[in-house]
Amino acid sequence: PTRIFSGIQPSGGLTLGNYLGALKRFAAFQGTGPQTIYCVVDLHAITVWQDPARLTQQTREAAAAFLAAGVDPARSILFNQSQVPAHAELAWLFNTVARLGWMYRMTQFKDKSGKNSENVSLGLLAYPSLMAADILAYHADAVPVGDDQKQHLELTRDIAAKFNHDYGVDFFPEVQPLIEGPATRVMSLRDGAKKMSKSDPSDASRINLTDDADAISQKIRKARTDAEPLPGSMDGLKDRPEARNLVNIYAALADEGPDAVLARFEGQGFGAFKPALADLAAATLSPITARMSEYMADPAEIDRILGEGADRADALAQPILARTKEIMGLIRSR
Ligand code: AQP
Repeated sequence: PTRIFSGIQPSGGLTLGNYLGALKRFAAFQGTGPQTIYCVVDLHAITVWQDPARLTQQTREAAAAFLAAGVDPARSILFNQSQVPAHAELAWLFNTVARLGWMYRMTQFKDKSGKNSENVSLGLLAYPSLMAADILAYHADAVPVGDDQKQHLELTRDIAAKFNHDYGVDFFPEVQPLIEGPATRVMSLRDGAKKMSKSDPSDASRINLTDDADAISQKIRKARTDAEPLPGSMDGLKDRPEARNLVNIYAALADEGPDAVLARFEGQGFGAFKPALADLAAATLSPITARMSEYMADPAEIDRILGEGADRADALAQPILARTKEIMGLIRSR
C-alpha cells in the first residue's frame, strides 16, 4: 500500500478490542513505507445520540489512546474527522452514487437499528457512505480494521467502482482491508457469541483502556469459561468460543500464535490460565493507561495536535475533492 487510513469512533471509552484489533496495529505501520493517516471519527459517533460535553471528552480520550498506543504525530497524520470538511462533502457526493438497498443490507445497521429502524437517524443508515469518504478522500488504498468492518469496506469498494464506472474514469482506488492477527474479533467476556464493544451496557463484558490492574484481573477472573482443561492446539477449541477468545487475547497481547500459547498451557485449567492472562493484560495495558492520563492532563495540547493533523489532512483531501466535483460536472468558479 502507499497510503493507510483508519479511524475509531469516540462513542465511549476504548476497549481491549479496539486496542488489539486496531490501535496496536496502527502504530506498527509507521515507518514501514506507506503514509499513515489516523482519525477520531466524531461524525460517525453522532449517528447515535452523544451528549455534547461527553463527546468532546471522549474525542480527546480517543486521541490520547492513539498517542499512548504509539501513534506519533511526527510520523502519522492524527486528527478528528469533523475538522476536515472534505469527509462530509465527499460523503454527500457518495450518497448520490451508493444505492439504498446496499445500506439496508449492512449487518451493523441491522444490529444497531434493531426493531426500531424507522426511528434511527438517517446518518446511521448512511454511515458506510461517510466511511467510504473517509478513506477515498485521501485515495488511501489499505485500511487496517477489525473483522466487524469487513462488510463496510466491501461497500467502500462498491462505491468506488460504481463512481468510476458511472463517470467513465479510473479515479478512486480499490481499497484493501488489512484484517490480520489472532485478535481481529475480540469477543465479550460475558458472551462468546458477542463482540467486545464499548457500547455494551455491561462493563464486565469488556476491558477498558482506562481500567486499572485490579479491575482487569477481576473482569478476567469472572469471564465466562468452561470447566475443561486447555488442549494443545486451537483445533481443540472449536466448540469452546469463550475459551478460544481468552487464548486469542493472550496470543495477541504476547505477539505469539495461539497454538504457541496453548503449547505452554496444555492440560491446565482456567484457574491457572486466567491469572496469567490477567497479569499479561495488566502489564501490557498499564503503561498505555498511564500515558493516556498524562496526555489527558493537557487537553490544549491534544487539541493542538488534532488541529495540526487536520491542516495536513485537509491539504491532501482538497485536491481529490476538487477533482471529484470536476468529474461530476459541478462548477467551481472561485
Ligand atoms: N471486539 C473487537 N475486536 C477487534 N477489533 C475491534 N474493533 C472494534 N471492536 C473490536 C475495531 O476497532 C476499530 C474502531 O471501531 P469503532 O470505534 O469504529 O466502532 P465499532 O467497530 O462499532 O466498535 P465498538 O467498540 O463496538 O463501538 P460501538 O459500540 O460504539 O459500536 C475498528 O477497526 C473495529 O473493527
